[in-house]
Amino acid sequence: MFSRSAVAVTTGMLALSLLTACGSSSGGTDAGGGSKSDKITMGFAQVGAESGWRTANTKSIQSSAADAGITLKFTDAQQKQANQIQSIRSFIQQKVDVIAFSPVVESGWDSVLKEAKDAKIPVILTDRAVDSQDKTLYKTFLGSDFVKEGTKAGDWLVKDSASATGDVNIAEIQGTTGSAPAIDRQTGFKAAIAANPKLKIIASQTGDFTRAGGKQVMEAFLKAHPKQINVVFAHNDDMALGAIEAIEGAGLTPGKDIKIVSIDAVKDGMTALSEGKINYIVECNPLLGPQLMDVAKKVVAGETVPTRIETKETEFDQAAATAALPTRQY
Ligand code: GZL
Repeated sequence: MFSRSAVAVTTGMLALSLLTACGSSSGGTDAGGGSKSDKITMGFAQVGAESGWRTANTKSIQSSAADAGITLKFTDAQQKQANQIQSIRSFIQQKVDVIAFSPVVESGWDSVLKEAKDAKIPVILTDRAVDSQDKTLYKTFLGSDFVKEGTKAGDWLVKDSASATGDVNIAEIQGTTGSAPAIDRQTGFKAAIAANPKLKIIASQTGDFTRAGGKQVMEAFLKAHPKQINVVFAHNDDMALGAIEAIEGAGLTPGKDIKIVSIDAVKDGMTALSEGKINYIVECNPLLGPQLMDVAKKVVAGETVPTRIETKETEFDQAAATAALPTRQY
């Protein structure tokens, strides 16, 4: 039989251990008086799974969150803005600590970003930017400079066409309509090729960053402009690979009868480049995960972070692609 004092001590210890177990971390308490864990919860609204680049980007974000000890709520919007907006609203309701997303298109984000701001949940843009005038709606934009990428592609074509005597007719396969990469890559490319008036864009259409889209658009270009297309400028490798299928289907040799310059430098694109089916690729680095998690921790801790964090990346010709392939991470 336990003495009265022994029972009192045991009850007290039990209560203390229950409290500690519930608390399970050194954090304070949330507004509801419950115990708040120090573990950060991030809501991430991804564009979709449209390309090899996106697959690599998603893997980088998911593995980096695990490495950083960040709880990740991840959604795939299947390239639909309405789905991304719905995800962001759901993250707000779940009271996540930080929201990150890659806006599928540039416009139409102000109201949902204002809701996040009113809920005091910081937002980080990754990969693609928004055209909101109110820069207080997000803490930073982490991603590539797409105008620079388009310029690099155009600069290569100007050099490669320097000895051309007649016109060089270009077919442009654009990325997703209204997306920052499609808008900015076209801007950079057009400005760069203005240096050589013989370089003429005779066709331009969106392939929505997918391989199937690239093939479909290239088949239509070849029908509309038989034997007139000298070069394809594809806004990403997946559409360039689709264009290769269409060019071969028309009995032509990609990389020779029709040259191809592309952007991303994913493994399949780099393989085509090393085989001479693509002539030049400008890299767009998808491995944003580690930087995203670092900046998220700073943002949640209330630290000031740079409003723009530009991704480092390079460009490849056939020799460089062949050398890089064996150790390529994506
Ligand atoms: C660029 C990224 C683009 C890639 C495509 O940062 O948003 O979207 O170039 C991807 O491959 O679909």
